[in-house]
Formats: sequence, C-alpha cells, structure tokens
Amino acid sequence: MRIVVLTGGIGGARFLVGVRAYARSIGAEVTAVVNVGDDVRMHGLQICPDLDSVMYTLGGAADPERGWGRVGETWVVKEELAKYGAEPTWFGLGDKDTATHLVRTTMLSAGYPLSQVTAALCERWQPGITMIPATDDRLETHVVVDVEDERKAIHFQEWWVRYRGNVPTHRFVFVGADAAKPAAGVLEAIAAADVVLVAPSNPVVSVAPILAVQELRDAVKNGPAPVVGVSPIIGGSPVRGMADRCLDTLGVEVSAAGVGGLYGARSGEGLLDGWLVDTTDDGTDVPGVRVKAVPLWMKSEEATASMVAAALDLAGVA
Ligand code: GDP
Ligand code: FO1
Ligand code: CA
Repeated sequence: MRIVVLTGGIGGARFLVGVRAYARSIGAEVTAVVNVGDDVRMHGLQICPDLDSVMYTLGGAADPERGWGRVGETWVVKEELAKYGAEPTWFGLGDKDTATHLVRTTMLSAGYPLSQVTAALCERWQPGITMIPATDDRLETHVVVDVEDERKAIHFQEWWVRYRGNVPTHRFVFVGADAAKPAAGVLEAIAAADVVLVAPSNPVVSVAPILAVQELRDAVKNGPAPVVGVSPIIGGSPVRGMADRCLDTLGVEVSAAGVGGLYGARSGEGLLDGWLVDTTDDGTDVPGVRVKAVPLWMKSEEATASMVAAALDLAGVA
C-alpha cells in the first residue's frame, strides 16, 4: 500500500510518527508532502521549519518541549548575532539547527532544487518515509496586518514569532503560489497513492499553502485515491499552536465541523471523502463527507497509529 500525507510541522510530524509505525506493521510506503509556506531566509540562510520539524521528529532529534528545532540545542550563534545587532533578533537560530541551514543554503546556491536538498539531508536522519516539499519554487505565507497604524504584509514568521499572532490580522497570502509547480515526485506519489491523508495540521497556514499549488490540489481532488482528513481541532480547542487565531481570521468556526467544512467534500467543490474527528466531537456533520469519531489525542506512537488505522478504515483501504 502507498500512503501520501499532506502535512505541516509539529502536528503533522507527530502524526507521521504514527503513520510510519502503522505502515511498518503492514509493509506500506509513506510519502509526506510538506508545507513550505513557513520557509524564510534569515541571516542569509534558507530555513524550512515544517520540513525540519518532520525530519528531526522522525529522525529522533526534535526537541519534544519546544516542538521545533533540535533537542540539546545551544544558542551561541543567536547570542553572537544579537551582539552585532543583526536583525531579526526575534528569531532564534540554534547552533545545531544552523548546520542544517548551512548545508541546505549551500546546496540551493549550487542549483539543487529543494526536493533534492531535502533528500540529501534525510540521508543523515533516515526518517523512514519519503519527504518531499510541496513545491521547489518560492512559495511563502505572508500575513496582512495592522502594525503601528499601518496596513502591511509581513512574513508568516514575523507574524507568529515576533507578534505571536497578537496583531489585527486580515488575511493570509501565499506569495508565489500562482506560479508554483509541484516539486519533483509529488504528482507521481499522488497518482500512485492508495490513500491520501490530510494530517491534523494547521488548515490555514500548513495545509492551505500546499493546496495553493493548483496542480497539486487538482491531482489530489481528481486522483484515484480516497482522501481522508484528521481534525486538528478537538472539542473546539486547537490543542497547541495558532490554528484558532488563523481560523478566526478566515471567519471559520474553531471546531472539527468548521475545519471539515473548510476542506469540503470531494463530491462538491472540496477535497475530502472522509473526516476523522475526536470522540468528544461525535455527531459532527460535514455535508457530503463520511465522518467518524475516534480518540485523536496523539499522546503516544501507539495512540497515533490507531488514529491512522481508523483513517485507512474510513478510506476503505484498511
Ligand atoms: P506547525 O506547522 O508546526 O504549526 O504544525 P502543524 O500545522 O503540522 O500542526 C499544528 C496543529 O496540530 C495544531 O494547530 C493542532 O491543532 C494540531 N495538533 C497538535 N497536537 C494534536 C493532537 O494531539 N491531536 C490532534 N488531533 N491535533 C493536534
Ligand atoms: N519559533 C519560535 O517561537 N521562536 C523562534 O525563534 C523560532 C525559530 C525557529 C527556527 C527554525 C525553525 O525551523 C523553526 C523556528 N521556530 C521558532 C518555529 C516556527 O516559527 C513555527 O513554529 C513554525 O513555522 C510553525 O510551523
Ligand atoms: Ca507550519
């Protein structure tokens, strides 16, 4: 069996730990199509937070408390940059993490596409799945905000890390999405998939930028594989992260029904055949979509693998 997962960073990475475990138990192959909208160039380095969250988590090297970056990280580079007054000082580059960005930026500068760079980095981390960025082209999430009485678009990282999303926020823009093509291998993986899973990732700033690549979205929507999503919202709570702020901006209810409706039914204008919600959200209705309720707290690899089994069951491929 071939499983394709559309994923963001921390939530998606934890989900993929369960996907990998379940896939191993049945001899399935897993390809993760990873969001690049969070990517940013800082201090001359290309930083890919969602790719790195997935790579470090599956490589057993992620910091479990912070969720992003490396466990056992040190911050000498960050302190030294601050002593030069080198902006932005609000963004932290860990020393170990910096080595990843150096290798990545060197390879990109030499002309390798991000998909090949990612494959090269994964030779070290052996994530046990195939990781592909949604696109090799530039695609960045920017956020239209009001700061100091001025309306402007800032990078998603500035919105989240500098302002913690606590600024009047109007909309999210996926800069470059119109021209972006799926990265090498993405369309092939979707065409060969037995099932496409949408991870319990942030629907607005992790999954939407992936689907903003039109050919990628069309391939999922019109492809042969059933599409099942997993709700990132449990009992009206985003568990951790900023999904509530993002959904508020879109005027979408922070609920399993709200996010399910945002993705919509594949039989209509949307994407989903099935929608997995938590047991506290049993009774959730998404028109045109099969909904099933199972525990969705990713508290262990086993618990998460059970979610995956339920998702494949809902897809009719278990
Ligand atoms: P990011 O890119 O690092 O923000 O991570 P993702 O977008 O992949 O995932 C973040 C989302 O994961 C959050 O908005 C939460 O809604 C969701 N999430 C985190 N932990 C859990 C969990 O245990 N269960 C479920 N269902 N969702 C979770
Ligand atoms: N998050 C923070 O809250 N503060 C930081 O200084 C920070 C730096 C950083 C560096 C590399 C990286 O891969 C991620 C980093 N993050 C940081 C996490 C990141 O801002 C977001 O959590 C994700 O982009 C959301 O998916
Ligand atoms: Ca993200």
